[in-house]
Amino acid sequence: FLTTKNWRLLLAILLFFSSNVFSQNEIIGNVNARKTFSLNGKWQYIVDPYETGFYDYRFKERNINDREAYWSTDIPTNKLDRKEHQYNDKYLLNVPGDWNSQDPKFLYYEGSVWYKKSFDYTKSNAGNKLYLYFGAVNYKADVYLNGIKLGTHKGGFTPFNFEIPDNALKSTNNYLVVKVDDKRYADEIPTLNTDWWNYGGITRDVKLVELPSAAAIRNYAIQLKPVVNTTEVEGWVKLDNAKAGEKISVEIPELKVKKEFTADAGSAKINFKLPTTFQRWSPENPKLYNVVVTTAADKVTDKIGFRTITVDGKKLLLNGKTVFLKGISIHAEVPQEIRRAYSSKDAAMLLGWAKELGCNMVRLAHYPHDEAMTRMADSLGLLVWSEIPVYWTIDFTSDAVLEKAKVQLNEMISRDQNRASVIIWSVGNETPVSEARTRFMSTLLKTARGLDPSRLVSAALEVDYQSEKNLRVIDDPLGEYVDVVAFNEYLGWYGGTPEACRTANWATKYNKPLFISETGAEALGGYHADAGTLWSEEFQEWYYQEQVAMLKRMPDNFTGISPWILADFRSPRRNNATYQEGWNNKGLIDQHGRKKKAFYVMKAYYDSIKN
Ligand code: GCB
Repeated sequence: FLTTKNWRLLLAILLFFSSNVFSQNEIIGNVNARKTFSLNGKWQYIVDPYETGFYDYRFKERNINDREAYWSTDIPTNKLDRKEHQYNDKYLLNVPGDWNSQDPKFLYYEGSVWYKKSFDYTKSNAGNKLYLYFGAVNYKADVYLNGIKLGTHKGGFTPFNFEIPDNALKSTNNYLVVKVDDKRYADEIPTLNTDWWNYGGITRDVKLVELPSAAAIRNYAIQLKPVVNTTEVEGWVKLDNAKAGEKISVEIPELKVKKEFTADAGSAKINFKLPTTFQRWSPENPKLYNVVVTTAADKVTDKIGFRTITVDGKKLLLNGKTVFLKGISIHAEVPQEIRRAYSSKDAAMLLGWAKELGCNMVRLAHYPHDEAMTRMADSLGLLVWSEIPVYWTIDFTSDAVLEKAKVQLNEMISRDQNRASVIIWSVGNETPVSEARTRFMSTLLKTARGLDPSRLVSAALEVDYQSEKNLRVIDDPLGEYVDVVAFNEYLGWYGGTPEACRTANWATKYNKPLFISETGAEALGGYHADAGTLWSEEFQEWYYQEQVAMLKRMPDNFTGISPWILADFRSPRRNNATYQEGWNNKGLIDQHGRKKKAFYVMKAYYDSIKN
C-alpha cells in the first residue's frame, strides 16, 4: 500500500515525467527562422464520419498495431490481404487549407478526415533533433508517423509540435497520417455554439523542424519593460538540453548591442539597455530590429520592434503617449473564396483593407490568426488585439475546460510574444456574468499576465442595458481584472433603431480606458434602398453615421473602437433566405470583396482623428 510519503514520491515522479513530456512539446518559437522542410502541398485523404479508422466495431480505440487502423499501411502484403482503407490520388486536399472550401461535398461537413502524406527526409546532422510542426489544425489532431503515434493536440487556432524520435523516421517514403476531427463539443473551446463557420482541416503550414541536439533555442521573449520611457529590455531565453552554465548571447547589430547571459537549468533571464537613440516601434514608424540569439550550437534571428504599452488611469499609452485605437475586427476568412485565411497573401489582403480604412489597430477575432497576420501587422504598423476562442457559453464550472483554455492561451502567447504589434491578449468574448465565469475568466487574465508581463490583458464584455436615463454602464465584475474595459455595443441593431445613439450615454464604473470591441449592422452588398430599410447598404451607412456622431461625445476614457466587422463571413446562424443565406453580412466589405457604403463613413471618421 502507499504511505503518504510514497504518494508524494509517486506524485513527484509523475510530475517530473509529465513536465518532461510537456517541455519536449513546448512550442518552438520563430519556427520560420529555423532549419525547416515544408510538408505543405497535396495530401491524400479519407473521409471517416464513423471514425472507423480509429475505433473497432465495438467502438473501442484500435490498438496501435491494428492493421485496419487508418494510420497503418494501406498496402496489401499479398493477394488475400483485405484492406478496407486506402489513400489514393483520387482524393487530395491542399495543405494548408480548410476542407470545406475544397470540394462541394465538404461544404457543411464536420467530423473526421484522415490526411496522409509521404515524404523522404534525411537530417542534415544525424545528431539533430527533429520535430513535426503544425501552424494549426482544427480541432483535434492525432498524429502518426510510420505507425507510431507522435501525439494528440486539441485547439483549432494555435501551433503545436511533436518530437520525432529516431526510430520513427525513415530516409524515404515516410508514412505520415493525421486524423483531423472538427466535431464540436460542449466541453471544448470554442464550445458548441459560435457565430462563425467551423472550418475543418489542416488549416495552416506543416513542416519538419531541425534543432541541434544540445543547447537548442526553444523559445525566447525579448521586449521592452512596460515602463514609460524605459530603454530597458527584459525577457528570457529557454534552451533544450543545455549544460550547466551554457552561454547565450543576444545581439542587435544595428544598435551595436551584444550581451551575454548564462543559462541556469536550461533558461536565462534577459535584461539589458538599448542605446537612448533607438527608434521606438509605432504605427507611424514600425521600426523592426534584427535580433540574433546565439548559443554554442544554435542561432535564431528575429525582427523585433520595441515599444511600451501601458495604462495610466483612464489613459492608454503607447510609448508614453495617449493613443486612440482606430480599429476593425477581422475574422480569418477570405470571403471571395469562402475559405479560411492562412497565407501572407491573405494577410496582405485583409490588413491592406484595414489600412485603407484608416486603421492603426485590428482586433483579430475570435481566435489567434495565422502567424503571417501578426508578422505583417508588425511591419505595417498595426496594433493587434489577439484573442482565444473562449466565446459565449463555455463550461465555466469545469477545471478541465479551464485547463484547455490555458493551453490555448499559452500557445497563443508563446508564438507571438515578440510581436510589437500585439498590445492586448484577450481571454474571451461576451461571456455571461456569473461567479463561476468571473473566476474562470479572471484566472485566465492572471495566467496571461504571468506569461507575458509586457502587455495588457482584456476581454470583450457586454453592456448592462438595464440602466436608467439612457446611461449604459459597463459594470461587469470582470472589469476589475482587465487593463482595458472593452464591450460589444450594437446600439440600433440589436434593440432599437440607430436613432437610439442620439441620446445614449456610456460609462463604466472602472477608472480604466474604455474600448468598444464591437458594433455593427448587416447589409447585403449591392442591395440598395432608403436608409430606413433593414439589410440595405443605406441602412448600414446610417447606422454608422449615428454611431460616429455618438462616438464624438463619448466620455474622456474612450480609447477606441473595432467595429464588427471588416468583411462578411460565413455563419450557420444566419438563415434569412433573402438577405443572409448562411452569411453574417456585417462586413464593411461584402462577400465579393466590394466596399459597402458604411466603409466610407468609418474611413472618414478615422481620417479625421489625428493621434
Ligand atoms: C457579437 C459577437 C460576434 C458576432 C456578432 C454579431 O457580439 O461577438 O462574434 O458575430 O456579435 O454579428 O452578432
